[in-house]
Amino acid sequence: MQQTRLRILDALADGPVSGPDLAAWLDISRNAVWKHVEALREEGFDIESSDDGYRLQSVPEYGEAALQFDLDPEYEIEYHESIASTNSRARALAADGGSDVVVVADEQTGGRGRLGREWVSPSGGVWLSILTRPDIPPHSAPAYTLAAAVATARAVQSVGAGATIKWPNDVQLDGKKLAGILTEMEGEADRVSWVVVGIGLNANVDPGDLRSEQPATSLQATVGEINRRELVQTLLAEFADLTTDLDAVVPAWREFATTLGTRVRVETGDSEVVGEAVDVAFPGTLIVETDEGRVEVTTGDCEHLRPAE
Ligand code: BT5
Repeated sequence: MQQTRLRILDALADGPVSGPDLAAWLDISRNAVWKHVEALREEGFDIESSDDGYRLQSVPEYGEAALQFDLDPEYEIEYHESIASTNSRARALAADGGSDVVVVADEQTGGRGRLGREWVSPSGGVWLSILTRPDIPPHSAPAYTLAAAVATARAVQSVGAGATIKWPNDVQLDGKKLAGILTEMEGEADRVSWVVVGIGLNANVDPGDLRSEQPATSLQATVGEINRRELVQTLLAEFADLTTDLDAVVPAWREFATTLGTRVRVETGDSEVVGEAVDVAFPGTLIVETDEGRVEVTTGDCEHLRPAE
């Protein structure tokens, strides 16, 4: 969003400001101020004008300007009403040299899960992808998936729902899938070039529209319709904060984890690991105590069987 418009919004949020004062402060003409205010109104910002000047009355529920306004971490928002996949778009931006961009969509027509699976993304959900270029080795990248799961769980908590995490990337409510994460990256042997962390969260959607084979739920079905702007801003602030200290991610993840202490079956693609999940080690490796001893699992689909005796 245009820097001048963001500055105008910041000024108006604190109370009425007159057109001439804004013009002087921004070093632009009064006519230019008026044009910016009109443009903001067209984007859905309710800006009242009175004898005291302009005042911001309300912010639109969602969209590029709404998300960018008051966003704490320094991400640029790119918003789409409808797009095939925010992860695919973020990858294209990465190929063009982009960084610190969050691609957000109201609806995805080709949402992707892991291993080429489909991610159903009707209008009303939170579908977003964060593109960054962290200075980390590729083997640390799974910590970004865990950080995203913790950030999502905390954002869900902030709207009054008690989220839990199933290893590695499912955020759940009452044992049903509420959100999933798809991390993609490119890098050399010792350094990541870019990471795209895709988060799909069933916010204001009807679980009946999700066509999922596994039990799925939404915030709408549990706590009612929520403000997606506030939720996304909380989520991004938590994610930015967590990724400043990757060593703190696994302990934060454990606080939400339901997998630990549970008997699990993990499909790893070429084999199956069955046993008690005893811990998670950096950067997200699941440690399973099997009849043949401890096995470390770095990736796979995890099924909770029953609590271990
Ligand atoms: C995931 O895969 O959980 C990762 C999902 C990532 C989606 C985000 S949305 C923004 C960004 N852009 C993208 O294109 N993708 C990312 P996985 O663990 O493989 O789970 C996929 C499985 O979850 C599917 O096979 C279905 O059974 C189920 N599923 C599909 N859509 C769902 C939904 N909306 N809610 C709950 N479960 C769903």
